[in-house]
Amino acid sequence: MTHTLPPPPWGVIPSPRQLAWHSLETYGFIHFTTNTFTDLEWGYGDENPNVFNPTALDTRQWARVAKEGGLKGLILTCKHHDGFCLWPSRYTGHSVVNSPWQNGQGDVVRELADACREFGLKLGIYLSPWDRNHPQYGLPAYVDYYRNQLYELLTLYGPIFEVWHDGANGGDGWYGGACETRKIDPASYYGWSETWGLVRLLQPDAVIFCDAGGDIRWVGNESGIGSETTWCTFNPAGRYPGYPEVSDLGTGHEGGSHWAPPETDVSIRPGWFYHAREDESVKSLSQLVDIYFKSVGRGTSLLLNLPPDQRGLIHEIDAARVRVLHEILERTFEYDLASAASITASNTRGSDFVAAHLVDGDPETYWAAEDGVTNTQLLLEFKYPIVFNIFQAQEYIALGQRVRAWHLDAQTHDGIWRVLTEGTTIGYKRLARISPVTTQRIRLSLEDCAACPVLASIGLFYNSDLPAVDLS
Ligand code: FUL
Repeated sequence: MTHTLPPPPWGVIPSPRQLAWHSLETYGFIHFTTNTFTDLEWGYGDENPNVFNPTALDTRQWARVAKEGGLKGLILTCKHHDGFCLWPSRYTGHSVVNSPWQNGQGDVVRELADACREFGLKLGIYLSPWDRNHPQYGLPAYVDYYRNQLYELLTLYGPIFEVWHDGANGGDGWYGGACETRKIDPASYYGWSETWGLVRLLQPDAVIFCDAGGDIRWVGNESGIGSETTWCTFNPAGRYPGYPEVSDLGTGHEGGSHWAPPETDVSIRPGWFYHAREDESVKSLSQLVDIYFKSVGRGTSLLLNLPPDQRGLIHEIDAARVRVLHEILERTFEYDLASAASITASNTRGSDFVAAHLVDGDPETYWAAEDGVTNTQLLLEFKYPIVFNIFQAQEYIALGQRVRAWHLDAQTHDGIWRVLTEGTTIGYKRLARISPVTTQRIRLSLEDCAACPVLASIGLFYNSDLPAVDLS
């Protein structure tokens, strides 16, 4: 086989910061503010800062729980819609400075940044554009305030991996005592391109989440479910800045003009903030496993919310749940049966891109077909029969997303090939759960790819104890 050039990129491709973000796969959300103490989901903005009084706040516990849960980072609501700031911003008194917690000397963002560093986690910030406390919300002066606060968060706390600009915008609020409804035009009011310029300047490695654009898009629901078909590419045409249609946020657009992959945000509880009444409604292990397979397994990242309680601790139930979830997933993906396969492809680009790269455990090596070849089959053969019930595949997305349809077949002991499962896109990662099958020959068919397929890995796993899920 001869040496050949790598395939040219297909369509738009991810930036280095987006590629780094894809590989995180799962990270956590921390919703914590006065709402935790007033038992609300959306504070009106008139909360007295003295309600914020956690009795045992311990960000190291948050970081430990995240680490034990396999999360790679934590995004903190530094300011939610009520406007209360978890750090001593020099631009407002509506913050921890006027709370009894640590006699007004505390800084939750600082404590979390320290804990994340200690536990090897990344730190992200959520700064709500909508501010129901600020008297000037709706005027240009508020946009300066927002940028000033962003400047503080991006310069005082070390590296930030993700900046979360929430999409809830305007409505009724306290607004310095005006107690009225303020509507803004989200497309023009915030001047997003300038604000994002600040992020790029101060934290060039941070990805931006924003309804109006940015590096990653919302998956379109808050139940933890990615779309069966997930294109990382997206056509914002006619919509950015502004509100995208929710209906195609999940699927994205094949051949779209921007690389803007979906992030699946979901809370471990019904609400985003802690409410004692929801202690019995923490998502079950089988729900969480299902969410994992339908978010990470559909090529999105999973942003799992773990809200601290009034003590300032992640509740024991949530902490145990996320730890056991991680143990289950670790056990599940511990041994890749595909590593024992001898693998051949119906078409290969050249000796540098052979199918053996699909099972070498190295995400940087890949198999590629020749230019113009858009239908291919990969055959995995085993010396001894294997039993598996999970299929995994990854495209080498640094060169774009190409696969439109695939199916997985196995030859059973009677010599007959049977379809085990099939799907549409693969993207960064595709996981499929199937009934356990015993076989020595497995075939993956890629059909009608947008360009010659380029895959980084194929995996086969077996865990008979995975909690049952709705396989729909
Ligand atoms: C939404 C907010 O309104 C919720 O309170 C929460 O922060 C969620 C993650 O985003 O838009």
